[in-house]
Amino acid sequence: MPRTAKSKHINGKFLEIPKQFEYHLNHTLAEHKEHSTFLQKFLAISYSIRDLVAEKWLNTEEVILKRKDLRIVNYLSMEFLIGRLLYNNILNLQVEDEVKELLASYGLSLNEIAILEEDAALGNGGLGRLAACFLDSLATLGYLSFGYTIRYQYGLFKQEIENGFQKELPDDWQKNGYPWEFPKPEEAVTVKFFGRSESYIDEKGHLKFRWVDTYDVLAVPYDIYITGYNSDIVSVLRLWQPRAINEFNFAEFEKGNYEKALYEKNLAETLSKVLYPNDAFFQGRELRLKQEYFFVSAAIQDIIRRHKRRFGNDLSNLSQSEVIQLNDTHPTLAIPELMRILLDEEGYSWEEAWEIVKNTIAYTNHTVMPEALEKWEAPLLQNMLPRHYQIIEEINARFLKDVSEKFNGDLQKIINMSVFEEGNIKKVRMANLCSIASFSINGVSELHTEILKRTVLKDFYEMYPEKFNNKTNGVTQRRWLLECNPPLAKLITESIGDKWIVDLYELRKLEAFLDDSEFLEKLDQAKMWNKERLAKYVQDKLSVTLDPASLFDIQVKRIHEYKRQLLNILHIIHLYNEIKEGKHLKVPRTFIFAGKAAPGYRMAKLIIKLINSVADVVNNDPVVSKQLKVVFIPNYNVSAAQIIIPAANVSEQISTAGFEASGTGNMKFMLNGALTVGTLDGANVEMLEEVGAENIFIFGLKAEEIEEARRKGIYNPFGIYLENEKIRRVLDMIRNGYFNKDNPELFVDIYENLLYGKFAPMPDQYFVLADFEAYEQTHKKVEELFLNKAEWNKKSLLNIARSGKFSSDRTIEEYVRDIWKTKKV
Ligand code: 4GP
Repeated sequence: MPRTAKSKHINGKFLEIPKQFEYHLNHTLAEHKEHSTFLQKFLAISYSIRDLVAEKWLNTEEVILKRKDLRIVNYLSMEFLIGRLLYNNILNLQVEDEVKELLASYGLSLNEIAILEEDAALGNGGLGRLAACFLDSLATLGYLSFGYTIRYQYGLFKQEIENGFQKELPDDWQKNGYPWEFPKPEEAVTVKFFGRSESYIDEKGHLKFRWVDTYDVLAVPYDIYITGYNSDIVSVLRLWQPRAINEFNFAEFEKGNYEKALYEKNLAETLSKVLYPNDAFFQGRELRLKQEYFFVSAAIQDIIRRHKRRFGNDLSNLSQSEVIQLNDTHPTLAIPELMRILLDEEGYSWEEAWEIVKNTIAYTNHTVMPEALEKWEAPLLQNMLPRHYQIIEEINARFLKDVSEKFNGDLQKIINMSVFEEGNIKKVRMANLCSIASFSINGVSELHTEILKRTVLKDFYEMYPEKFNNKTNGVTQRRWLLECNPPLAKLITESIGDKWIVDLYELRKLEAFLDDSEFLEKLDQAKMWNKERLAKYVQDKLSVTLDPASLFDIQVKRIHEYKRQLLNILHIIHLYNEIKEGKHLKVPRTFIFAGKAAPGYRMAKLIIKLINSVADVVNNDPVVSKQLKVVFIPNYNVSAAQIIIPAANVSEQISTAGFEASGTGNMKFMLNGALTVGTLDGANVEMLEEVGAENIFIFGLKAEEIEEARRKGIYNPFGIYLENEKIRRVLDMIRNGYFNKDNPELFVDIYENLLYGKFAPMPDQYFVLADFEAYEQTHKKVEELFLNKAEWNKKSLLNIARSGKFSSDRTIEEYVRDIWKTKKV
């Protein structure tokens, strides 16, 4: 592979990384190369790579202005979990050898420099990481795209584990300077809040509205360019930073009123302090809504400005030049905001404006969890965004007329489909607004899309069947194989060439090696390398020693009851009991967990504590710890995932069927050769289709069975508890404080929630006990298979070979084909 010469020639310029590196050390950082620190070298090398990235942006901008036939994809998302960029950019620009050589001349390895980069704290979970994979694929495939979000100062939070409990700290990711962003203060826009909507008659005698007496904030863009593999264009991730219009009150300061002098600044900047502020009280909800409107308004203004730059002031053709994908309901206000601008500022009629909006906006749903389907108190929205509220009312009134016509006045349909939910406090249902205004509605796996059609969005499906389509998620193989798993990537490239980097279906060719024992041995060695790397990471972070020869069984993801980390830990307690009784596990096993719990989610935090308490008992038992280890790795993020996932033998994807929209971690594990223990949920269903039943461990109740049991109220976990001795024992230990002798009541709530539904609408609402027996049996099969190394490796290879479908390149091509209808540069 020609790794150097080409990438240094960009836009006719010749950029030599060693020269740029010295330049940045001396002139950007004003440091001598002899006394510069590691961090300074990290920054200097990042700036040198950034120079190449900036050239790609210059090229992209030219394309945007010249190629008017290309529709631009705008991805509006509350989160983008982009992970570290240094090594990613180096791989995409194909300058790895050159950088390594340069760093070697300082006695440094690329790895020890790359880990100095903080992960950008711009996300939370799957939805945010998916958005990041999409920008990578869009750039790689050559589609013009902009991602829009907020420049959060402290992100979600940094997780520490203290005495087994999660502790949340601000994630100050920019504290050492972040080398990848470009501030563009001249492109700032104004975002308004509050005030009132005023009517007037315009010169043509038409009734018009304007939004007046507003509180205004500046939105300043900071751009991060996301490179694609071997691509000449970049995706732009535009982060909006709030800024007060009058940051500093000079007069107040002169009087010694220092706090007052900075009042406006603090007020504006509160907007971007954290992602998902606590919404348990009014102020938190108000802040969330403000955040949503803030970035959406800035994005819409930006999109319109770009359209005008390319096509002049006529916006009637906006939908041909731009498409806006709403990543879940958080950016829903894009709908009334675009309407408002078209109506009040650009002078279009309602019909014209609506036509533009509904041809430009598309909606992706990422969850059926009722608590995640956003509903805002109407008075809150009306007060903050009076003109938008009025527009939403008008959209709804017109829509309900259509509903009434279509369904012959069916009152229930009108109640279900209205944007407004009547009640003590009237609510605005964002998913309904999205479904009304979008030309496309998609779920993120086949099963999830079917569930949307038959439950959550059933009425909308009846009304607009043509809007619905499925887009099964995917992950980028550049980060989730090439970057995170060097020995496996190398083995694959040596065996079938490197086309898989841009066409993951190429991995099918690996099936030729299924009976090649030498190849399987190498595959095994690659896995071992990753397990040793993870064991070292755990040793350094937690001072727990892992045996890389043991079976690494991993569950990493947000902590949530429906994801059922509880099922996993209950089973581990059962294994502990068996060993205590004198049984021997057939193979020594290491169970690894990681993930954050929402700060206000008490049960999830208790589950973290339970995992850590069990880990304490297990790991400190001289007999048990020889066969069983349990670790909880703190502060799960993209960088941690890149070390953890390649080391898995087993991937735990055990959500209650019907609740995990897709999952993307499941795909990353498969791509890295783990065998999945999973329920028939989300994309697991499609993984089963691809890999075949013999090569994946599927267990548990199916989505329809769970739906039915819930509907009929026939599930009786207490009966299971009485009948199943293993379960009873495990639960009684939790109940009686076995794992927490100094505070024996601590886990009673978990017990009572499972058996009596103490904090839930029903006992064991996620069917943990119902699936326990099947889960245990499945784990016995896992153990058995792991004894047979050759068989195991073969299945592992098959998982890799058949993971082609799960590339985000495939997902993006489907979005382009069915929704975005754009072309490659
Ligand atoms: C997640 C879903 O829970 C996950 O199944 C899916 O893979 C991911 O979106 C991407 O589509 N949802 C969220 C969320 O992260 O905040 O709703």
